[in-house]
Amino acid sequence: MSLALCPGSFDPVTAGHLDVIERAAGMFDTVLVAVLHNPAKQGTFPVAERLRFIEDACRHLPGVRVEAFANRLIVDVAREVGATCLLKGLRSETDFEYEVPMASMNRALTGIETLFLVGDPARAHISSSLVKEVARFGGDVSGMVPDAVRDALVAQFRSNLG
Ligand code: COD
Repeated sequence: MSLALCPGSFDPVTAGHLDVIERAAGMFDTVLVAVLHNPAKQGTFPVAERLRFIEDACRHLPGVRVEAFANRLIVDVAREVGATCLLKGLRSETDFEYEVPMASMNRALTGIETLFLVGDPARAHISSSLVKEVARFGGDVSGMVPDAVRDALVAQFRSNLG
């Protein structure tokens, strides 16, 4: 059984992430979306909420599972779940420069390969951090994130202002 492990912080999940997850679901028996901590990023949404957003958005994809892994190396998670590969999205040269050292490190640690799907150009401008910034200052992020995420962002930033 093939299993692609899609790691990320997903804080929150966006239409760019979902495009990659959906395409991966067409290629592997199972796609395990792993919500992990990125030490370089400060969290906005609690992990339980990030999981719920992804689960709700992937209900139509029977092969997709979602789980959080606290304080773990992704290679250890991959070994534990029997992952065929890590699978990530690439939007730009900046992503490439950020992702290649991680892919090489992960391969050096356990031999696991990382496969990359080139992001849909129509969603290449979408990132969790930019979506949060736009929402923070009152911009409309409809279509860039699931509606439930958009509503949560609006509520969160409204309550921060109030
Ligand atoms: N189109 C296509 N792909 C996209 C888009 C888009 N619009 N937006 C994001 N993506 C891709 C990203 O390129 C990335 O591949 C993936 O989606 C997840 O993105 P994020 O931003 O949610 O997640 P990151 O980059 O913060 O995740 C980093 C990890 C949590 C995976 C990393 O820090 C990690 O592996 N942590 C665990 C500890 C570990 O093992 N560290 C050693 C790593 S060598």
